[in-house]
Amino acid sequence: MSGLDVIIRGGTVATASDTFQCDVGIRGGRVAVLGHELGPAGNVIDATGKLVLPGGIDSHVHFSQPSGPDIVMADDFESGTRSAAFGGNTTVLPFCLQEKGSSLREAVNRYHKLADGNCYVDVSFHLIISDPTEQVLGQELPALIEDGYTSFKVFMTYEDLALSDREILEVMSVARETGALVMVHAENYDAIRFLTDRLERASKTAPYYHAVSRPVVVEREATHRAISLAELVDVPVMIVHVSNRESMEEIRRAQQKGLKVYGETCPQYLVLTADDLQGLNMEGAKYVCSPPPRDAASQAACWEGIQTGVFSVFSSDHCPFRYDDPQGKLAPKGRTSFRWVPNGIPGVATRLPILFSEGVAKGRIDINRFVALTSTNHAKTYGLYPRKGTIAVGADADIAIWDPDKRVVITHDLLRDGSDYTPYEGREVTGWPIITMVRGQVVVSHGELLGTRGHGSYLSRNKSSM
Ligand code: DUC
Ligand code: ZN
Ligand code: ZN
Repeated sequence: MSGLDVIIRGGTVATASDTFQCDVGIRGGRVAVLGHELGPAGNVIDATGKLVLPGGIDSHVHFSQPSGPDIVMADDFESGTRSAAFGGNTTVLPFCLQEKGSSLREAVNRYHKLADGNCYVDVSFHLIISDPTEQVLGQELPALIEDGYTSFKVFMTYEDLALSDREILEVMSVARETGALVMVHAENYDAIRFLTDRLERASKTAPYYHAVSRPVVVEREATHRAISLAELVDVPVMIVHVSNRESMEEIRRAQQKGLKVYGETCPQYLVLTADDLQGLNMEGAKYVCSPPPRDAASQAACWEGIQTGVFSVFSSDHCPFRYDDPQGKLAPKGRTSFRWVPNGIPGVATRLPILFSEGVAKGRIDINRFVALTSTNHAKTYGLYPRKGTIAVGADADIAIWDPDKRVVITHDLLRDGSDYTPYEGREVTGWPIITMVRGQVVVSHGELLGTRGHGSYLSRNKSSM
């Protein structure tokens, strides 16, 4: 076979279902051939002793999201997609937020302007519905779904975001009619407000009390309610960022009943605990995210959910705020109470190394489940498969080449994001993505940025094929 642009030679290719030795021939940004002795090519990459995997797809990241007065998210599309590439990702799905009182279509147009020409990896948008007016439900949302924005998130908590049960049912009904996928942030808003007020009255305002204000029962109750509402309307639902056993078991029970209920968990629920929020002074703010990290038993439950398939996707929930910054974690109001510390932690570049190291290298999961959890199932769930999420003839040549034995001590400077810290500073991992390629173009090689800003394209999506 001649006329190939790139050959990845001598590596072990792994997909969600198979592991095999073969070379990968790439032409025009797509996989053209899998085999041996593929002849010459413009660029031959030696992958001997390395793993050749579908590039990571991170279906839960936040870039440039409006986050309240005087708070600024640390990553825009340029820094966020750059960091994603350094972490072995080739596609990310950030959220386009409809602000209350605004049109959804306008939010989408604004978000495109931020993304266009600025991305290093491919992107597609989920929507966040915060104001389900008649206009949104009857016209804007169905039209946007038709245009390829085939998934959206609803919140059961947060001022200006939380929807009532009635509103969630209305939004789910649109998904039922159109085939879109609903993602749910499941925490009980009233319960959190009640607990937060009580903690503040007792002067318990340090970052650690963020975790106390959002106990497992708050998440479990909302998870059960979200599943019940979805059952009522007969619509598939994805419960995002699940942190604990009780919520995981709610999802498992629903799956065993035959409901189309999917689950997502994240690195922070595998390797962090609420104790990390106990840092001296305000250091605990670096770990404030929702739901909060919990305890060792919850970590074990999340592993069980991963190993048994209750969780089909593993995402970062990258939601970055700078720490030492008045527009970030140390915002003036944030110093007065955990209530005002922006929720979210960076993680788009560390998601894959953490799961590889803790999962594959330690024998908890095999490489095929790793690929399913980090790439293939994201593509299937969110309508990008088989163009994305696998290594197969005709698929986009979105590939991460991994050194499975490379030991790396995570430090913030390796991650190339817009934040000023990583919650995983000093953690040693085994296994690291050494080359990230998006549609045949090498974006990152051995810690060096080779890609061009703007190579990353926007992806219109089909309906879910899960
Ligand atoms: N929910 C998210 O999905 N991301 C970060 C913060 C939050 O509450
Ligand atoms: Zn959320
Ligand atoms: Zn999120």
